[in-house]
Amino acid sequence: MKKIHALSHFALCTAIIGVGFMNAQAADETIRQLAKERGRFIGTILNSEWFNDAIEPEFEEIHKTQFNVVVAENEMKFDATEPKEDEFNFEKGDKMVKYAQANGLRVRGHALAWHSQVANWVNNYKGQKQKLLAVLKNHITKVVGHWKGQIAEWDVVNEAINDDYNADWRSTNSVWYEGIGAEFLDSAFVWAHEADPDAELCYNDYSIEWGLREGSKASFVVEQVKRWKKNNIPITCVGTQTHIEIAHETTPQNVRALAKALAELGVTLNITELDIGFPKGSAGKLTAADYAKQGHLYRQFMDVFLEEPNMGEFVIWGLTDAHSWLDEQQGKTEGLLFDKQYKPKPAYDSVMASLKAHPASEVKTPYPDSILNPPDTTAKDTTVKDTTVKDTTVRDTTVKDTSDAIKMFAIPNNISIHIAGRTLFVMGTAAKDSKVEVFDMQGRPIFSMENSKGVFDLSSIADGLYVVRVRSGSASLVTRISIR
Ligand code: 9MR
Repeated sequence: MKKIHALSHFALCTAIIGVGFMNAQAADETIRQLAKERGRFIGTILNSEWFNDAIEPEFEEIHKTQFNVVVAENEMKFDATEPKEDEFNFEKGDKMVKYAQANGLRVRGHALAWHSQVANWVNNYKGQKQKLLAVLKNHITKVVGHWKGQIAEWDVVNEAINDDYNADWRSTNSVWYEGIGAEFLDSAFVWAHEADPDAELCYNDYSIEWGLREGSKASFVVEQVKRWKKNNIPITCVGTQTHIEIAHETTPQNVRALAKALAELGVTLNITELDIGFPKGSAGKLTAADYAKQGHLYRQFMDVFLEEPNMGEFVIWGLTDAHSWLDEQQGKTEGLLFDKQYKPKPAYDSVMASLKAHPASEVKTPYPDSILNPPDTTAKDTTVKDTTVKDTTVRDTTVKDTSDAIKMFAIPNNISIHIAGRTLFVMGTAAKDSKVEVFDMQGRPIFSMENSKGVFDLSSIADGLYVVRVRSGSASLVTRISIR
């Protein structure tokens, strides 16, 4: 698939950065530059739309200019990398690793052992302990092995703790825990370490920004890290996802307390999936004070991050509000640093202000120089080595929104789309020279209609998440929709 636009570099820079933004920030004053000087990694995901070449060119330009660590939103997960038993597909992951190497970005691998987004075939072995152990070992060995030396850090185990008040392992809806028991976690770390002894290995979870009270997820994590360290299980980091809301004002200080508790155990704490959303109903009504409050919270997280010596990475789960899981799968919106038109929000300025208020001479880094200034790897061969399987559909079934109300998605270039049930309404296009396309999350075309405007019937499309691309003349809109 071709890129959507072909803008000249100059036009691109102007479109991306905007005159005001260019004036406000000196050319080298990017988050990336300030992060590097401080021996830290600050980044965002590459959204699935990027992997499918279905994202505005502004995205990549901002991404590589502003950030120095990258994560794949969905493309290194189990269902993406091993869609059929022992048949691996590294194509999209390779694309990201190549991009990271070409642009000098650190790569986080996400995620190896997780109860969600497991390929369907694994469920054929439900309850068969030995078989599941063999499946998990093979997966971790081949995936980590494929990117040995190229992925700095893996989320080895993701979200293995339940949501109850009294935290314990997640014992239902987890093919790994139900079939193997808690030893799947310990084994996963050992296998990942065997496959790449130099990679950092994390336990990653949500709601661990809620404090270290008794029975909390955070204290449970700390207890497990103690046990892992005592038993020589090769864990080196914990990831706090930190998907929060604007009202969650205590969370930055809770993250600080968790960082301190983990520092005592010699383990790094990374913020791995931050977003600070507003309630969805507030979209369109948000004031400058609301955005300032969001900026304030972002700043507090960045302050904590820079002040705690055992924190290394600060990753935001998305770059622009135009492409965010919050709008599609959560009752939240506008949680990121750049708005739907790719303009930096007050939150961006707050992150920059925090970086500037913490001079490089005062910020400690948990990384050795070999990690901060790695040898140039741009010439590295990233050819897919395993037999790849191209057709990998595993429909996302996690979309909870059951409302059939008309929803408006985005309005760049005056194009807007709304979806009501399975009817897609497209506004702002001319019938002539226009095209409406729908792709699945693997980037395969599902629907296409040219030179037509108005209403499109999507009743033949199966439930799931899709990317819609609308073009009209030189204007275009790309966004994700959920069909049910
Ligand atoms: O952003 C991801 C979204 O596109 C997927 O549909 C979803 C499916 O589980 O996963 C999202 O990413 C999740 C991440 O992998 C783990 N932590 C929570 C993230 C947001 O749901």
